[in-house]
Amino acid sequence: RHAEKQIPPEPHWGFCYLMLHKVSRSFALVIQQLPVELRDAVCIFYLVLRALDTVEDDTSIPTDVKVPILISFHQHVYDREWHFSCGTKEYKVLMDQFHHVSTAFLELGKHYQQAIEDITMRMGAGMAKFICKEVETTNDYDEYCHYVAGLVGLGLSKLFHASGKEDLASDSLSNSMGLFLQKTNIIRDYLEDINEVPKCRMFWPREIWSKYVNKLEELKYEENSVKAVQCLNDMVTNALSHVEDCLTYMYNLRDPAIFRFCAIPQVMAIGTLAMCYDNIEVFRGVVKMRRGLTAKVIDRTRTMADVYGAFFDFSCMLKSKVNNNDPNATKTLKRLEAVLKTC
Ligand code: PS7
Ligand code: MN
Ligand code: MN
Ligand code: MN
Ligand code: MN
Ligand code: MN
Repeated sequence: RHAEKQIPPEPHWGFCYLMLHKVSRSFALVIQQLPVELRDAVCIFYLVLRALDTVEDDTSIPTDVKVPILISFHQHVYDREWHFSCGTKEYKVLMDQFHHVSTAFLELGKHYQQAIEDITMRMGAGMAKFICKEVETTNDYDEYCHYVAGLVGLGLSKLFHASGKEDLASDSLSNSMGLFLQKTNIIRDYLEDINEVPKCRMFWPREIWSKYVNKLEELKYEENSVKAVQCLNDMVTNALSHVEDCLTYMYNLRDPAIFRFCAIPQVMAIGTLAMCYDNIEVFRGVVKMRRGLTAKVIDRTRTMADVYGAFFDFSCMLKSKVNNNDPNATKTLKRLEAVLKTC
């Protein structure tokens, strides 16, 4: 549309691409490179879900206000008048100017609109469920991650199929693509989430952390650093269980731009896990891949051979950090060996 016509983009599309860049520089970069029709759909998909997540994340909204908004969010995208002010900084701008997103949404093809609506509805309902419920078991953990990220994998696979560029991948492999990213985010964001005001957020499952401490927040106290790192390594080992599915999903992709779009975040995730493993800094501040390494990943992730190479290197780096005294060392090494063999 605006890209085809090569005229100044209409204000709502200009806003959407500018906003995408502001809220996620790395996703903006890979989304820009998608085939044109798919690019607009994925941009709006991203912003709609980012807005939904801004509602979920704002701990100053009372539960009885928040839950109905999460549940009906999928209907509001059809209403150009609707908006709900919350969040801070660039997220607040996104929420206040949401009419630009709904206006652009209404210009997408019907198939794209329906796919986005369906995922938004299911994600909103899942988020609402977990506003009132804690993540107890590893099953709960997989269920929560399915709602906030696995569904994104399912939805993206549907959009790729609708564009005619890819065959429809299995839901289970698509789900694993989201779970691997989300679990990495939850591991890395331990401190940010637990320090959230006015209310803390906890996504690490009790079934895992209760083996090490009596309360999740105890992991951040210096006297518990040995237990904290053991628990962290347990969480990383749990996340590694999705790697083989992710590699299979990526192996089956055909379109080079879609491949890069899918693969770059996955390579960043395994890189982030390798940095987090056995690293007490996760409980002290933010552990992030260095700018130069991120640039290298974006520049050098083009083919499946590149992906295997990166997963091989990061798995080796992780393996070199495994200490035989760690309670899960055997399990971690077993999962890493399986990854190394696949690469
Ligand atoms: C490629 C088959 C539509 C591209 C990409 C916005 C990031 C924000 O960031 O802790 O710490 O605030 O609140 C599968 C992305 C899963 C989702 C989930 C890959 C939409 C995205 C809204 C599937 C991304 C995983 C909340 C929910 O956690 O995050 C393929 C596109 C992908 C958005 C992510 C994030 C969830 C999230 P933060 P939170
Ligand atoms: Mn227009
Ligand atoms: Mn969030
Ligand atoms: Mn969230
Ligand atoms: Mn997070
Ligand atoms: Mn975060």
